[in-house]
Parts: sequence; structure tokens; C-alpha cells
Amino acid sequence: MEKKWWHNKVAYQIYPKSFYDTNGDGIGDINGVIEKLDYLRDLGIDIIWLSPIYCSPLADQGYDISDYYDIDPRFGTIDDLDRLIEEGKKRGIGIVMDLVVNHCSDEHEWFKKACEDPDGEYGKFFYIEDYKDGDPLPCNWRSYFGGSVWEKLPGHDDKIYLHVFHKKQPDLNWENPKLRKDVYKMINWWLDKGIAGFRIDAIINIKKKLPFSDYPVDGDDGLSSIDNMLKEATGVGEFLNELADETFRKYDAFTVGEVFNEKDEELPLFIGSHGYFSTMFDFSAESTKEDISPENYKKAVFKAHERVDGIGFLSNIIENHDEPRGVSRFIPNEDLDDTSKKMLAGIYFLLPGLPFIYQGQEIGMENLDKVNDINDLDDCANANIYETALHEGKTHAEALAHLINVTRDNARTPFQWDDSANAGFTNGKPWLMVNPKYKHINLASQINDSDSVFNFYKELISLRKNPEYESTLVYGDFSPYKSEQKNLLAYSRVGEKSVMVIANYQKDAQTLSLPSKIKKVLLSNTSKTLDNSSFNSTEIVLSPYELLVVEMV
Ligand code: TEU
Ligand code: CA
Repeated sequence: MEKKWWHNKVAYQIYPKSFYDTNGDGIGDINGVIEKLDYLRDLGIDIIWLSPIYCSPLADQGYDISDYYDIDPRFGTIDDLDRLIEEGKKRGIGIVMDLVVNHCSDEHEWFKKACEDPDGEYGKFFYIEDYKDGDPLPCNWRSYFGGSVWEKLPGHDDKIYLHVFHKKQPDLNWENPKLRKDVYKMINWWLDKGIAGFRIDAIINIKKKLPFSDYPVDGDDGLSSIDNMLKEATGVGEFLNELADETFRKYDAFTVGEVFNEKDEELPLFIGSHGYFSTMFDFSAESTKEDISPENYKKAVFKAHERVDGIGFLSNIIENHDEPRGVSRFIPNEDLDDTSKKMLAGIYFLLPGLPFIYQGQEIGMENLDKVNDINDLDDCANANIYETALHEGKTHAEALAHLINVTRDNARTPFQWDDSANAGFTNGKPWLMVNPKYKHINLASQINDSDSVFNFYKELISLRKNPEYESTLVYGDFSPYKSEQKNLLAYSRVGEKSVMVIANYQKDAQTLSLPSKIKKVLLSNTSKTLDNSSFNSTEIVLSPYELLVVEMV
């Protein structure tokens, strides 16, 4: 595999609104990120991905952009951002911006101009169709947040526009070369500023299957999931190749795509040495619909990595701003503690690919346990989740309990810095409730505790960067080990060294025979030390949720 500058990096996702507030308005800001740069450098972070901070009405928390060239005043100014880029560089940290170009905000000037003159130049930046009340809609696609993708064009009773996400996120028409040119210009403006690259939002959606047509109804709402359309839409690659040529490739930028539904044969095109993107997220475990048992988790993750073997790098996560907290999702509630959290960390972090840490993951932040009311939460996706649950026959209490399990707000509650008011996130009133667990889960209580989840993440990062092991952990071959052994998740990474990652993904002990003897323990989540007999035998007994990272003879 051709070596790239970003292969050995460790990335960290910041959700700025909830990271750190410096001016008491209850909203995290760019200055808050700057203040915490030393914290991130000490942790060992090389790349920061910032969720969107552009001007936005925040209907979908900044994923609805009204000005791509400016920062929303709630987050700061463009000067603050320039300072962040500069301060990051001083510490060897690159800034990656979120690129949201499937859609913009309905408050973007392009859309305002389109409303003024739907047949004019900017009307063609969007998907606008003629429509009279009573007519059938151009297609029956369901928007990701519920309801039809079609909405009346403001000021025009006889026209509608397409939005696959929120109605305040009109889709941009990528078939229009003028739109594409304006998008590339904007991207290059950012790259010229010295950012390291982009995380690319919802990018598969830019190619629609045209002309618009209906797909099989798959809900009581009479609509059809966008996925049904996306499976049949071909040609996204032409857009992506042009995009990469006109922008990223010229700068050797780092890019990570939010890619779904790609086919096996498309993988080299997406993430091969000359792919559209540097890497893409592995969502295989996150998007598993069925209950995610240890066995399902193992199957999903191993398959994902075997699939890209020799092709390219995946970006590994256990959570992001769109998911509940990984530890709450992948570990049974009754077994959730520091040991099991560290086990999950070790498993995903040492897989081939690029590890991403989502803010708060490094201190083991968990989901909310309960809220009294849906209004205690914020996300625009909540209403649809809640109403669908009611519609399926759940009571209000049951629907709320379901929502609490799945809501994206679980990941969006403020970072838990310490046990003071508002978890030390703000002096004001936080924009979203603080998770009450901050009293016992917070950074201040972990930073000097060598047994904390935080210090375990720090050790994982140093291990990946340790010159003795780096080439093995970055480029070493990956092979699952004894994947048929139930609730055992083990794999080897073999390069200059031979390393094994071994996890007992259950609350009972289990015995494992190793392929050879252990030479050295590199990392473990238990306090037990292996005695000499363990080094002389190839059979080991693993305690509940034990994780061992070992060098083999
Ligand atoms: O997510 C796009 C996406 O494909 C979905 O999985 C999304 O998580 C789901 O529809 C939520 O209900 C990206 C962003 O990560 C997300 O925060 C934005 O809401 C979305 O695009 C629109 O920009
Ligand atoms: Ca603020």
C-alpha cells in the first residue's frame, strides 16, 4: 500500500456546540477549542474534525449552512478560526472541517435567489418542480427526518423543492455544472487557508436517480426510504472524481467520507491509493439494525476490515454525533464499567485503519438514562422517532424510553470536564442538558488516575505511536483469530512485530489457546500481572471483559 502522510495519525471529533463555552452563552465556541488544544495534544491527537461551525440557522445543528465562507457568530469569527488553525499547527494538530454540500440552508442566498426567480440561474442550483394542489408528487421518497422530501417553494404556490433531510436543508443540484464549480471554489478557499482537509457529509446522496420516480412503499406513511432510490442511482463516482480532481488532490488533503451503500467493486475507487477520498468511516457495527451482541459486533467489524484488506484504510469509530454513546450501545448495561469500556476501546482502536475518538469517549461518557419530556431534548430527528413509536402502539412513556436509547442527543450533551455546575462546560445555561452522570464521569477525576478510562486511551495512543510498534499497528497484516469461539474477539497484527489483541467480550471468564507463547504484555485493562507460567504456556484464562494486547514470541 502506498504510504500517506495521514496513515499513522489519531483523529478526534469535536462537536463544537457542546465542547467548551468561553463566554457564558451556554454554547461551546472556537475559543473553547483553542483553550483545550493543549489537552488534546497531551492526549496524543494529530487531527481534529470540527462538526460544522459555518453560519447557520442551526435547524440541524449547523448541517444547514447559510454561508460557507463565514463562521456563525455563536461559534466565533473567521479570525478565531484562523487562530485555531495556527495554534493547531504549532502543536502538530491539523484541522479538518465538515463539508456539507449535499444541501445548504433555506436561508442561504442561493436558495433565497431561487425563491425570487425559480426559473433563473439559482433556481437551477436546486431541484424545483411544478406542482398544483391535488397533483401526485414527483416521487414518494421519505426524508431522513420523516415526511415527504417535497415542500412548497416559499412564495410559489405552484412549485415544490426537494430536501432529503430537513425541509430547511434544500438539496443542491449536482447535475448543474455551475453549482459544482461554485462548490469547488469554496472548498479550495478553505484549503488555501491551511486546513488539513474535510470530513464529507452525506455525500452518497448527491446523486439522485432521475427522472424522479416512486419506489415500493415501506411504511404506513405511504412513502419509500431514500435507500431504495440510492441503491439504483448510478454515477456518483463521476461527481466524486471531478470533486477530488478539482480540489482535494491538488492539496494532498486528508478526506474522510461519510459513505454508505458502496459496492465491493467500488471500494478501490473510494479509498484506494488514488481514491476519491483518503478514507471512509466504518459504520458496519453502528448501522447494524438487530440487537448488537458481541458476536454480531465481531462479525460486522471483522468483515468490514477483511473487505478493504489491501485496498485502503477505514476510519474506525465506536460513536459520533449521530449515534448514541458507543459504550452504552455495545456493552450490556449491567456490565458497563471502566473495565468493559477499556475493552471496547482496545478492540476498535488497534484495528487496521485510522482511529477516531469522539469527544467525551475518552472519559467513557454514557447515554442519558432518562428525561421527563421530549422538550428536554433538542435534535430535529427526535419528533419523528417519537411519533413513529407512538404510531406503532407504544405508550408515551415507552416511546420516550425508546427515544432515549437512540437519540443523537446522547452524543450531544456537553463535555463533562469536572464535577462543578454544568460539568464545567459553561458558566451560563447550557444549550442542551448536561448528563447528570457528570458527577462521577468527568475528566478532572480521571486525568491523574492512572487506572482511568482517560489514561487507558492515552496509553492506547502512545502504543500506536511507539516507534517499536507503530509500523506493525499501522501497516501490519490483520487476521481474526478463533472467530468461531463465542464472545471472544481476538485478532493479530503482524508486521515487524507480531501483536495480538485479545478480548473476552462477556461477564464470565473464558479460556483461550494461543497460537504461540506471549513475549510481552503491551497493554491490559486489568490489574493482574501475568506470572511466569503464563509466559510458558499457550493457554490463558481471561477474566470478565479482559483485554490483553500482547507481543507474541
Ligand atoms: O448524516 C447523514 C446520514 O446519513 C444519517 O445517518 C444521519 O445520521 C441520520 O439520518 C440521522 O437521523 C449527516 C450528519 O452526520 C448528520 O448530523 C446530519 O443531520 C445529516 O448528514 C444532514 O446533513
Ligand atoms: Ca460560547
